[in-house]
Amino acid sequence: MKCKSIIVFMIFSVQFLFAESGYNLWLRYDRITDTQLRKHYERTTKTIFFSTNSAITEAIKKEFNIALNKLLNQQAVFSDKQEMADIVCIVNPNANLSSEEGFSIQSIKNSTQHLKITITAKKGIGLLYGSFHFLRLLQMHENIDSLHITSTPSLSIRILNHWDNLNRYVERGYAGISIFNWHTLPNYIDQRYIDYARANASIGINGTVLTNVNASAQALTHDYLLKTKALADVFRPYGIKVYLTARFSAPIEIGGLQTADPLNSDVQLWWKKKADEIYSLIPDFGGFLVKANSEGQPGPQNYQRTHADGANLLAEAVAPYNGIIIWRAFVYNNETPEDRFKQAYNEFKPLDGSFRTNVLLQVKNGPIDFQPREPFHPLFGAMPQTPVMMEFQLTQEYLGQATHLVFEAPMFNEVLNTDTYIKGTNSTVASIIDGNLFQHRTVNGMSGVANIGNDINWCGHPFAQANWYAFGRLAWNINLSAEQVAGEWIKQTFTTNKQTVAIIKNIMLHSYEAMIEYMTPLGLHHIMGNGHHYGPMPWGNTLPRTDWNPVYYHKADNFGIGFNRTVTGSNALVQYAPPLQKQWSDSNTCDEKYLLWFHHISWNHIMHSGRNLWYELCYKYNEGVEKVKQITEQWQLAKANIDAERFHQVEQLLIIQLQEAEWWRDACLLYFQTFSKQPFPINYPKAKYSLAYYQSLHFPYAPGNGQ
Ligand code: BDP
Repeated sequence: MKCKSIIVFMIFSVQFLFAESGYNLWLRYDRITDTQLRKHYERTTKTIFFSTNSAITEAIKKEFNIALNKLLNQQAVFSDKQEMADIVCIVNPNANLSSEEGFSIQSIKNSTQHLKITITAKKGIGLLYGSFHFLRLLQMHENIDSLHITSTPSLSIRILNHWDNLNRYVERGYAGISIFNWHTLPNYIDQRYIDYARANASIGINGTVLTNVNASAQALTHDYLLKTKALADVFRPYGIKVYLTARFSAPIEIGGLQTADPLNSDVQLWWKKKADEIYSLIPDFGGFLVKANSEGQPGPQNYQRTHADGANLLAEAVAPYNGIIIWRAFVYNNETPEDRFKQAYNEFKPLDGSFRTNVLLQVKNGPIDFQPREPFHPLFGAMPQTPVMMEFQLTQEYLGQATHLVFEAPMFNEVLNTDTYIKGTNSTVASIIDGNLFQHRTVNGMSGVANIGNDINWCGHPFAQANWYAFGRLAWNINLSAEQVAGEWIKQTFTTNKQTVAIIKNIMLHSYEAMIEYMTPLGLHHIMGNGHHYGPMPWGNTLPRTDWNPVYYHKADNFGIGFNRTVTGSNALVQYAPPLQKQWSDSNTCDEKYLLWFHHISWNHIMHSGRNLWYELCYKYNEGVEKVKQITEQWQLAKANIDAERFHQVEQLLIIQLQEAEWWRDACLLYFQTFSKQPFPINYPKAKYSLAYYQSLHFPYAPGNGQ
């Protein structure tokens, strides 16, 4: 009896111990229960040989230890005899690979049919990526008997942008406070820093900007640089370089100068000395990310200089150390009574060719601001002489934040695969980013605004981790499909059970379109509550700036709805190549998903479905809600193969998402109906509340009105 209760207790505590918090991300290395497969893997991973020794190979060894222990309950044994080893890791500077970060993995059977895995790279870093790739295959229960893999990254800079402030408040962060604890650095190294580096390395991320683009000069003071150095030391064995944001006025704020004018020689000297100081502490410091003359940030225009003057000032300072400057193109201000859509292009295009070679221009995927769906930013393709980087936002500022399940990879694919036609067909956004179209092959990149915080599961929503994962994988291989990425992530994060993988994949792949439909269908944009950007507020506000008011973006009136950006309107379309101008400037040939981005359309306009615009809008909003309902139901089917803890978290969040999808639909349609003056379709679900109710609610935080 006593014995039985001890066993029960043990089972209970084991279950308790192994409750899944989500902390392990996609590096769970779940024990393989299929005996045959496990035995085969065991035989193939018994001993591991490394041709070199370095901090990186030590990191790889640690990872093999963690992984083999968990997957197979097997201790990794490192042998110095190459012939005897099952896994052979070779650094060969002459290996036939086009990148120092690339790797090859080959499985060869010897005369006794014994399987040997060889991972080859030009440098240790390639071995690290190759090893993580191999471990991913084990986690996914793949056949490893005939591997002939060669992999090199599509982009050289694959970097996270943390919008983290030094006081640990994360701008647009929805998963707790910053993981970087500036108070206890440099003396205290949180295990999280190491796990963060492992997670990033496992998906090929090789850089991280530690600080917010709305920057504090304090981060550049000596005390803080020592803290950054401590992080750089932790990240280095994982191939991750640190970067900081540079506040343009730092020479005044912490340097005691009277000016930050980029053409002033004292200012130039100050930045040079600052760079010397940084590189003496962190020899592989990546460089600076800069937001200048945007949303109140200081910049070169304060001194009547250009963005190029500003970028080149910093580029000059870091050039001796091979550092780079990532200059952001996200600029807008309403003093220019122009369409906000056009401002970045207008400011930057004339500067093409005037940036130093170690400057990259970082452009958000769309022209406004991380909306659920945007046409690609017209700067992609407009600056052939400048390497242009992509900036995606992983933290779902306008996409339901950490409450809504939204898998962003379909959006990444959509943007990257769009043809800009800038040099004829096949001038995709991807081919501009990866340097193929304009021959920027040495330095090119992609940034992801991080969705990471100190929540136990890092990202808040258990599925938000998938956006971090997808970003890394796509930055490594720009051609991966959302479906491939989802499949990999699910198998490593939840289960390899085929049926369940299929169910979850289906959920993920439909989640993006569902969110667009219940928030901003047919090209609506920026109709979220002000400030927090969460729930619906199409009725607008009384703020002084026109472009802070949602009505500026949808322009609904008794005739119709949408922003006329054709030649009879703001003519933003002129910023695209002629074939796109032509296609998108005709409301009959414009993709309906972008219709209200470019046209002010009559409520009675007949859509491809045969419905008029008003009914199509009703249909889309309703479809969005229906899709969330389906997702909620499908999630229940996944229950059997998912740990109770994460299953329940998602289940609860989906209930909120469904309520909020209905909220979006009802609030928006009731409001737009005041203009269309047309009835709701018959059988259409009745709105829960009146428009006055939705308008009267003032939430300090979420869903609507954020004033
Ligand atoms: C907007 C955010 C704001 C950021 C800004 C940026 O609302 O918090 O500072 O983008 O990208 O989306 O600089």
